[in-house]
Amino acid sequence: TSPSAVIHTATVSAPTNIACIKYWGKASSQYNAPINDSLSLTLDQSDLRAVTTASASSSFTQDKLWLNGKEVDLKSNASTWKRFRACVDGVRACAGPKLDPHNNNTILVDNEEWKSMHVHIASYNTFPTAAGLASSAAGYAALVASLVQLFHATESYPGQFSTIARQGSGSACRSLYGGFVAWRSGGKLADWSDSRAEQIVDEHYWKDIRALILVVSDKQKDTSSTAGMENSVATSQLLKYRASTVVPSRMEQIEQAIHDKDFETFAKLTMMDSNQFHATCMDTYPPIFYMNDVSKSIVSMIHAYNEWAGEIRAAYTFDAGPNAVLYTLEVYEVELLALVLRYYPEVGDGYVNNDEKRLEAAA
Ligand code: 2P0
Repeated sequence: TSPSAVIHTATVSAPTNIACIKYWGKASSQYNAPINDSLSLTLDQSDLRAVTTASASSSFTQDKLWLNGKEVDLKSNASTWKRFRACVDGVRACAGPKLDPHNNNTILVDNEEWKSMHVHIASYNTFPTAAGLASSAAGYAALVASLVQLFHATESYPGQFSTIARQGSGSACRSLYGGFVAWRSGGKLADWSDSRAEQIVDEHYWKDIRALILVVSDKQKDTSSTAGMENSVATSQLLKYRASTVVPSRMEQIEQAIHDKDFETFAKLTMMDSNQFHATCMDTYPPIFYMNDVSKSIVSMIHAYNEWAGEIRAAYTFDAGPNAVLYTLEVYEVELLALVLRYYPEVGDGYVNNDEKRLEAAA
């Protein structure tokens, strides 16, 4: 090992995605595979991204990771270590040679040499971590995408990289593609390599759809998704019914609605699926509450708005936290924003619920 060895690097960013049909519950924790299909929209035009630089060098003596500028002790947490290893080793197994285009494509690093190098990964989020804004989805998608570039990796079947991102964080597999993306639960193959993401339509297909994110709180959530869904699988009867009976037919309907650009059907299914996901959280024992009173008031506002309009112009959806994502169409964007600002006037800090800030300041 020479301290002056070359450092190979690649920097990639990946956006978060917001699920319309929710992933909740693992069929295999070993392979991180889900009990049901899910479907999301990748927010490619938004600021909700993870930016990751991956580097490899024969001068590195161990693998290292920095998140938002702070080094993470990789081995102190067994789950973090397992996720990290699955991504690095998974992509490296697909590595290809790095060629020198300025020198007759001579091989600079061959497939075997990559395996002898340690990696250094530095990643930051452009949005709050772990507040239920799918930061792990963007994070692991950016990790896998940066490693793919670094190692000049290629897939041996479509969606192979998504099976690797899935082992970082389930929802991350959907962020590798733009537009509307389905994650097929798989399970026919023993190694779950059929549990992969698949693009339904790309980001140019439904151009006038809009996502509006209402940050109700950027605090760390109380119950992590992994722990929460483990408990739901163990205790909720409703979750079993949802996975076996409700989601399969909803997936078919929503895919059709997306192909038809049928906003009302799409919006209704999205709201109903968010509601059922939170119902399964309530059905978990002990129950998990992700939505708070502000979240619930946003639900009421959207239903009142749609009722007033005489048609469905907006949909809400909530993940493992109190923040709302509203879907609407470009024609209603200003109208909806005006409504949001009327009921949740901004006081300069961009929070829909300033009570929380006031309480913090008073404490
Ligand atoms: C989703 N969520 O489909 C759902 C909706 C939260 C609610 O995917 O354990 O962070 O890393 O596979 O991907 C959150 O779960 O969980 C999630 P792991 P992940 O977006």
